Amino acid sequence: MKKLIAGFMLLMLILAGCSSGSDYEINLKEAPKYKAGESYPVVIEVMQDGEPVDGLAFAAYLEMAKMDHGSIELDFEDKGNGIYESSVELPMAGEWIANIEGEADGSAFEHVITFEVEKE
Ligand SMILES: [Cu+2]
Repeated sequence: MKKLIAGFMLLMLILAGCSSGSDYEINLKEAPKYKAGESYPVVIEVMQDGEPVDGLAFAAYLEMAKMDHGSIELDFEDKGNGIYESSVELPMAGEWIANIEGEADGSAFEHVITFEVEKE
């Protein structure tokens, strides 16, 4: 029973898309696809009060939701207009979680995005 409750609370945490330290709206604009040996772009958009936020530095740590593939670190390039780009070669399709960690004006922010990777 305890395990069930802990699992449920973890699920709620994921669904709430836990964010802290800022009111950035962080969205995955383009999710990577999967094909063996291929890398795909990962595009993230950051907005605040409806305006794009430029000049942020952050990294994303990708892990699979239901399987242990370790954590894949991605660094993002600021493309301007709230768009940040990276690319990744994933080991498989399925449900992935991106843990985003960054810093703005001396304070840290975090955001969690769950997304589906399709096999190409
Ligand atoms: Cu897997």
